[in-house]
Amino acid sequence: MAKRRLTEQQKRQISAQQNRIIAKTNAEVHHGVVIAHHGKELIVSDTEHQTINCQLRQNLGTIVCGDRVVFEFLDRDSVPETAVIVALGERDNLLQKAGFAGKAKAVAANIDQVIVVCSLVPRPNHYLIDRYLVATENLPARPIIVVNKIDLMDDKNEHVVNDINAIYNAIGYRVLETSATENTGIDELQSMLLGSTSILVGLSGVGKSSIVKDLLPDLEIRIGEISRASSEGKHTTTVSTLYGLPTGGYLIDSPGVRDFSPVLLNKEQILDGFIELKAYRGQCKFKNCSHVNEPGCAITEALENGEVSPQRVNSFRKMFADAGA
Ligand SMILES: Nc1nc2c(ncn2[C@@H]2O[C@H](COP(=O)(O)OP(=O)(O)OP(=O)(O)O)[C@@H](O)[C@H]2O)c(=O)[nH]1
Ligand SMILES: [Mg+2]
Ligand SMILES: [Zn+2]
Repeated sequence: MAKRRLTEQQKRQISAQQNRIIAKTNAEVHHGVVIAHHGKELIVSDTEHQTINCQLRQNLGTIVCGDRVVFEFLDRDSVPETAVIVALGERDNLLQKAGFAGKAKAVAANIDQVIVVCSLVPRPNHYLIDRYLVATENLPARPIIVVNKIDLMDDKNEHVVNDINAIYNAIGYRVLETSATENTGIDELQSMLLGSTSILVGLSGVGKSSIVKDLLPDLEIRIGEISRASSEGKHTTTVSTLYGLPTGGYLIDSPGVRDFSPVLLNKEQILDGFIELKAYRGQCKFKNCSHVNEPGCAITEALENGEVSPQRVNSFRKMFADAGA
């Protein structure tokens, strides 16, 4: 079927229709949360934590990991049972990344915390960390920074960890040091996941899936259950997957990024996302200040006075220059 844009009225009708379905209390309708999306099939966990493979109806738009959905069984006698998603619950928020040609691509929904994972190998990229932090502040959700592979720390790379701590602690972010291979710092991370839905994001290879494995010792079984997409035998994560933690809370493992795609936010949102820089809003001499080399720029002055970190201002200027009006 050819893709077509829905009018606002059609969107309202669909949403009203979905709300009626959600309100149904009969036994035919079940509620669940999407734990993974493989091609045309969605894996849903119901209120009893049973996993059900669901098909998708066409008019519901994009459905992602973390979405709350309503589904019905088509045939309970077939093995496995077949079910269809009939409604998408309202979203608290939607984490998106820039996909092909800068178009927004939904990653996961209903996120309370974004765990920005970096490591000693590969080295942290401050611009990428800041991009995630800005996206998180705008969701809104709580960011946590994790520096993984701390077991690889030596005299030569110690400054990498110290820098991250210095820059981000100074502006109020929590930085955790972990080693997934040596199980260091994982308990502390676990205690921060209680009662929330969190997502691990970051460069490919920093150890996001390894952290999930530490938290879920029986993950081998879980991977077997849900990750048909990795049949090539790759260890790299290819689809976002939500895991229920035995201690409470949900954790989403997401595929690592490899490149730096365009910025999705506008200039106001970018300034909002730099929590220590937004205090300078409206204080520049020129209203349309680009915060680079204009005279009387409050952010440049703050930088010169040592009030803000050069790395952060660098990231801000880059993102601000790339952003839409
Ligand atoms: N030394 C050390 N190696 C680690 C640690 N955590 C993960 N690794 C290794 O790093 C490599 C990548 O780990 P993954 O967990 O697959 O990384 P990922 O972030 O999930 O990668 P993507 O799925 O591609 O995004 C593996 O070889 C892990 O064994 C750690 O704490 N210390
Ligand atoms: Mg992974
Ligand atoms: Zn300025």
